[in-house]
Amino acid sequence: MTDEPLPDFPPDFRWGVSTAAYQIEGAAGEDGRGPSIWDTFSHQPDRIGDGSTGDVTCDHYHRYAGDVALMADLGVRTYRFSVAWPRIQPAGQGAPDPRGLAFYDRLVDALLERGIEPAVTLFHWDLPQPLQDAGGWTNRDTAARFGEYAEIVARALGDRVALWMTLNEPFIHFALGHLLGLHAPGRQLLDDPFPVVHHQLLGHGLATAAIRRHASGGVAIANNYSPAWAVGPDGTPDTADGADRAAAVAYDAFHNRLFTDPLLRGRYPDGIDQLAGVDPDRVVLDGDLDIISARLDVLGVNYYQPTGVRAPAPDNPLPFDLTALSGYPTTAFGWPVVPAGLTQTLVMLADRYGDALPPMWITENGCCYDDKPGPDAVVADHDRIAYLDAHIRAVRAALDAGVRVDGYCVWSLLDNWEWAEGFTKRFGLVHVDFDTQRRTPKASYAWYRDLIARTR
Ligand code: GBH
Repeated sequence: MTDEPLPDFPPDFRWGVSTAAYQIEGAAGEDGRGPSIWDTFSHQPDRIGDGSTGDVTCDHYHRYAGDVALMADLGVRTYRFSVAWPRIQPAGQGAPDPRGLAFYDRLVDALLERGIEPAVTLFHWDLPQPLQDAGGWTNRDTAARFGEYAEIVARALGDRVALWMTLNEPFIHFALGHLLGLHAPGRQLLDDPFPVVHHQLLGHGLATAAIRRHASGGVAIANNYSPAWAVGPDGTPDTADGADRAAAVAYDAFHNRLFTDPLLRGRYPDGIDQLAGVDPDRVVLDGDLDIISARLDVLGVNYYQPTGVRAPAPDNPLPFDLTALSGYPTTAFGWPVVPAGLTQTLVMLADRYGDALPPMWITENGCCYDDKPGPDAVVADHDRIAYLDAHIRAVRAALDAGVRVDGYCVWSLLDNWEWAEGFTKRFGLVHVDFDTQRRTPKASYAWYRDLIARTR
């Protein structure tokens, strides 16, 4: 880690932290909350690495006041959290449950009392199970249901929310949930995956219109981006050949453009027909792309790492193979630590979309390490401090290159339930003991608090 002082950021830059409902709330059956696809998935055998579920996780539903106090002491300007759709509409449609809305009402007011701006994600992957039973995102009706749900939440909280994110990482929900089967709903729709792409984007567009009608905050989406690096047999760019570079171009379109070109250019990237079984004309109806490409106020960027891409092996139906990048330190997830990839991502988006690109926020960036409280309950997570320091400098480098970035949110405030990895991956600035629910701010919490205090 460099000793150079951290560079200045604009005075109104949004420093924040991010979480998601299913990963922190617990209270799974409480106050009328219906089952989501993640309840179903986590209760199936052999889906989650450590056999755990999100039934309780951080018990944030009952402990939100203490968690808001932790954020207030941290000094963040913004808190990005998600609303659990099955708390608002247990069946995925129909009249809202007032108890579910009341929870988010209390949370938003508690944040505002401490001077923290609420930034709401409407869908962080916890689809109401009854909608999945009707086909989930393969069914065009789900997009309409999502628009109705967005309207309910926008009416209830629309006077107090600073920024609305419709979807979190629709690419990951598509690829891990509907192609690889590693996330809920655990499907492998290899022959006909495209409707899940398009219906999520259509849902985004319908939700955008509902938010515009009923709320005063800005509209955004939180997409994940990963620069596609062509690499050769040794896992470095040095040995990549032309076929590897062509594979990286294909992966870039698949990962970085599939959910962004329709928003900012009003069309799908060329080469989309390489997605097996795609018949866009059957799925994309007249007018859809106008709905999808409605104006955005902010593009949310979730960044973790670049992806190593090679030419596909002969038996691979896809136009690329993914491979580990060598030569970088890795987090406890095995993901390479490449801060320059964040600058590259931001510059790439600015170059690619030009005037069509709204201001960006980093809506997630962070890392997991095997953090344990040591003597005196100190969690000395110096690897996380080094990761965050380097990535925040990488954001500054993008600003210096003329790219507009207005905010940065650490993933995550709390150690939480990391999807298919259960409780084995800790991303928090605050350590959570999942037996006692004891919260222990880590060294990175104090470091981030000082950073925020210095830069504003
Ligand atoms: C986000 O997804 C989610 O929004 C959030 O809920 C989650 O807790 C958080 O990140 C941490 O995982 O093996 O090197 O190719 C992150 C999406 C997809 C990013 C897989 C890393 C693989 C890296 N991730 N990707 S690599």
